[in-house]
Amino acid sequence: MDNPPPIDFLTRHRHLTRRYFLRFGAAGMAAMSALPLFAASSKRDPVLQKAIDEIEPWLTKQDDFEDVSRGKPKPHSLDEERRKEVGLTRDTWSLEVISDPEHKAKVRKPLTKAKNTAFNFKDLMQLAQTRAVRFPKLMTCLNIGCPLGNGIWEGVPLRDVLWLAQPSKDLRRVYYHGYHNDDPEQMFRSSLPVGRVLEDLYGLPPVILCYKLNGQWLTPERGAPVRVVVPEAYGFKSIKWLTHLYLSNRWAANDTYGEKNNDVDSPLKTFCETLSVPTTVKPDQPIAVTGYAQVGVSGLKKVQVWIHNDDEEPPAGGKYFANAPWRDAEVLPPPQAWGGGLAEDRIPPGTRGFDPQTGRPLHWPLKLSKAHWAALLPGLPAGKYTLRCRTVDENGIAQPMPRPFRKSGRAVIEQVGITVKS
Ligand SMILES: Nc1nc2c(c(=O)[nH]1)N[C@H]1C(S)=C(S)[C@@H](COP(=O)(O)O)O[C@H]1N2
Ligand SMILES: [Mo]
Repeated sequence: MDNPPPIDFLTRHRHLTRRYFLRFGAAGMAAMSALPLFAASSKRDPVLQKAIDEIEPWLTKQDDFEDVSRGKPKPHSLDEERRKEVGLTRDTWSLEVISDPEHKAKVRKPLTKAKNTAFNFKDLMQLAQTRAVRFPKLMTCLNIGCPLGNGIWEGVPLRDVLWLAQPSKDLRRVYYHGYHNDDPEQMFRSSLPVGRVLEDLYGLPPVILCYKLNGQWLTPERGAPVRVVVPEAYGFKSIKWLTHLYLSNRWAANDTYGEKNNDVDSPLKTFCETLSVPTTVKPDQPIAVTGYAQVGVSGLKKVQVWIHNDDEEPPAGGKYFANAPWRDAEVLPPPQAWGGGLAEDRIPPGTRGFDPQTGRPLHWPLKLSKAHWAALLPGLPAGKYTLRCRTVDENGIAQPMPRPFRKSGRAVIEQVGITVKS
């Protein structure tokens, strides 16, 4: 990726005449690619600044998360009394940790309701006093693609509870499910290699038993009282209303999502999308565009945009437009306010990636979370155009690679139509 860094567009855009933009066609591409176009943070065009001011909050309020829940009725729709009966409140919840009856692991002290040894919410809070971890993460459904919400998840490492059951051998995977109206047909199950539970690879946060989101108790819709959260995974690994953890000698995944043709080992991918694009603009008026990027396991180096006149041939070089004259957008710095319903808008102390004293991020953007971006496209002559955006990950690999498969998570290069007319 050898594109120039973004520069202050204001100092240049008056010199960028229509002549340049007519050269957006294949013939002018080589000339264009030497020309920086987009605004840097210091002196922003007011049109762009206005669009930036309207960008969504970085964190999503619990109630504003999109919901992906199965069940008839959905467990979170049960009234409080019924939720108490089935163990879905903090004072009635418990988790059984047992050997997989079909592929037994040796487990010396299973945690069961029958023996009154199941792990309950009091035990969880006890552990939380010394073991609580907090990290930001986008919840993204592999099947839907765009994030359901961005939150700061708090919990206790799952391994701390796993060890309480004293497994001693033949343990290769764990699988787990939540309350499902006691109907096997409704069970939604997920699994992990035990190594991932026991160890945090590549600097990832631990897999947690989560009880808080954005500093507040999980709501029933978000999986209360306790859900699993797997930092680097798509949403289907983060089982809500958790009730059972099986320690297993299986060597292959048995996720319910696998039955739906999903790539169940696919970690969160880096991609971007627009948030605001004007559909119609006047000729020669700069066009302010904003969006967000999901920062996947491979990180985020750049967000890039490219606007193409629909009357012209797309550039040669394949369906991923690798040779198009992509321009760097500005990945916006961390916001001043975080949103998400945080008390006093303060990042909970000890949240990964944030300075515990100041509550400001230690670096940016944060992996597994979200970054916003903006670009000011120069005015264009009348016509119909297509705006595209893509990310480049820290390895220098542009979307939709390296995993362009729908069932491995969203990877498409978004395209939006823009009409320029007076
Ligand atoms: N018990 C249970 N957990 C579940 C689900 C479910 O249907 N039942 N859906 C999963 C899927 S597919 C996704 S994408 C996420 C969505 O999380 P959210 O509803 O909190 O946004 O929850 C996961 N956890
Ligand atoms: Mo999902």
